[in-house]
This record gives sequence, C-alpha cells and structure tokens, in this order.
Amino acid sequence: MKKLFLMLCAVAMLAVACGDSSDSTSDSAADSADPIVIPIHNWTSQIVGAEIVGQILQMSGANVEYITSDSGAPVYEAMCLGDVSLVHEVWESSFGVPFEENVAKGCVVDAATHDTKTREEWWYPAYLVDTCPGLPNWEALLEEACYSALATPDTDGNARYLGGPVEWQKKDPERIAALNLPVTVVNAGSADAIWAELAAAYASEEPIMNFNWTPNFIDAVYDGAFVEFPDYEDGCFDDPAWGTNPDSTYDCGNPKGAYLKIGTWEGFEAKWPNAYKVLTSINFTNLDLATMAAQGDIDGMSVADNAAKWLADNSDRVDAWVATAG
Ligand code: TMO
Repeated sequence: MKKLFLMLCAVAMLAVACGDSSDSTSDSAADSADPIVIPIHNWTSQIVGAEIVGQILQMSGANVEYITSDSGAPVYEAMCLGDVSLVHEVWESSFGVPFEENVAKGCVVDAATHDTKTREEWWYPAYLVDTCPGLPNWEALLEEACYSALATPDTDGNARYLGGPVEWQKKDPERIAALNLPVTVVNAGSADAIWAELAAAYASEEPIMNFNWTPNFIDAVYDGAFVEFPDYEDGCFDDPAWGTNPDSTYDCGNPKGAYLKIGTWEGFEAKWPNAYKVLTSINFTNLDLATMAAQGDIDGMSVADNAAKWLADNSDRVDAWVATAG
C-alpha cells in the first residue's frame, strides 16, 4: 500500500500530499542547506563576479562557500566530482576543451550562456605599428625589423610574446610552430604581472606584445589592437589539413565572438533547484565584465566594494534574477 502511494506520488507529483510532513512550510522543493562551492580564479572580472554570483545566490536563500582554484582543466575535473558546484566564467578560448569534454561525459552541465562575446588574443600597443608596419596582420611579425625590436636577451633573437599564466591553456607554442613564427613565449605568473609590464613599456613606448582579452579594462586605458591571425574555423584546432600549414593544427587565431558560459556540476539542479533557477538566469554582458574589471584594475576598488557597487548599480536586474527562485 505504501509502495503504491509512493508510486502515485511520483507519477502525479502531489507535492503537498507527498511532501515530508516536517517540511510543511514550503510547497516547493527545498534546496539543500549544504554550501554551493564557488571557485575563485586569477583575473579581476572573475574574482569580482564570483563574489557577485555568491551574493545573488545568498539573496535567494542559498549557502555558499569559496575556494581558490586553478581555472584550467582541474576545476572542470573538480566540478565533475561535485567538489566545485559551478564555474560562472567559462571562456571558450581558454577552457572550452576541458569544459566540453566533461559536458560530454555527463558530469558537468552546460547550464547557461551569457550575452558576453569574448576574444582572447595576442595584443600590441598602437605605437608598435611604427616598428611593425604590417600590423595587425600576423605576417608583420615575420619581418626582421619587427621581431628584432621585440627581442629580449632571453629570446635568442626572436620576438618576445608575454603570455598569460600557463593554466589559461593557450596553444601559443603550437601556433608559433604551425605558422613558423620567430617568436618565443614567456608566460607571466599572473594577470597583474602582464599589466605591470605593459604599463612600464607603454610609458616609454617600448616594444611589447602581450596576452589580452575582451571584455577587460585595457581598452579604457591603452590604445592598441589584437594581432589578426588567419580566422579560426572548425578544424583549425583538430584537423592538420585545415589552414595554410597542411601538417599542423593551430595555424589560426583564437575564436572571435567566443562564448562565455555558466557550467555546473551535474547534481546541482537536483540538490539546489531554486538556486539553479537563479544561477541560470544570471546573464552578464560585455559591459558588465568590463565594468567589474575597470572598477578593480583602474579604480583600485577592493573586491567587496567592487561587487557591492555593481550589485547596487544593477539592482533591478539582480532582483529579477533572485525572483526566479521558487
Ligand atoms: C581567461 N582569461 C579571461 C584570463 O583569458
């Protein structure tokens, strides 16, 4: 008899009649009180956005907890195991491969796509065009006057390209080999290390070429542009036959207009159904990320003040997202 009743409950979803009687105050599924684990990575918009996402989830009744986490494959493996609950800035060009691999396994969910369109690429200050007149075309880097001007004592005559931390998973060595570029990659230890070098070089108009991305604060402060490599198309990263080098993958630039997604652990929605609704209604635009970055990296605001200002300036949108909770 009890079995039949449970079966009817499952079929008819008689939430009130079937609910745990100790839970009589709520007529919708209750979220677990366990904390939602949010990772903190190593660039400003993500760090501020993690605080913003956490506060929005708390406004809707969730408990949250933060962990500092590698932003590359390890965070997707941790999310696959349920040790991390979400990633709110999945950048296609950096993390698309480990993210999509774990989505394909079924342990990570492609939960939402922000309106933000992203690009991550080699970048140079506008004054470098005097030395490398063919820029933004990548073939400018093949000219001796250009790569020699960008050389430093540790690059053996090659141009020096200041890349981001290795965990951002860029295929720079592969691209350099595929396009036969006279360039040596030097990976910065942090985003701040890139910005410090750029600031110093820019002040004295020294040649520099560094990793940058959009949306970011850089456009508001510096005049410069991305290097234009052959346009990314399907196949470039996995089919050697694609592109100008028939024997190599990565003979192209990173995707333009790339996605920024929210990923979750597969068990998130069942464990925190209301928080899941709120999380997947969050939708950051290019201006949102650029603002979070600028408030931190230009205005020098603390993470707490930066998040508080963004939440206050966007309270109508935030309220609407919070209201999606049951
Ligand atoms: C993932 N990042 C925005 C630092 O390129």
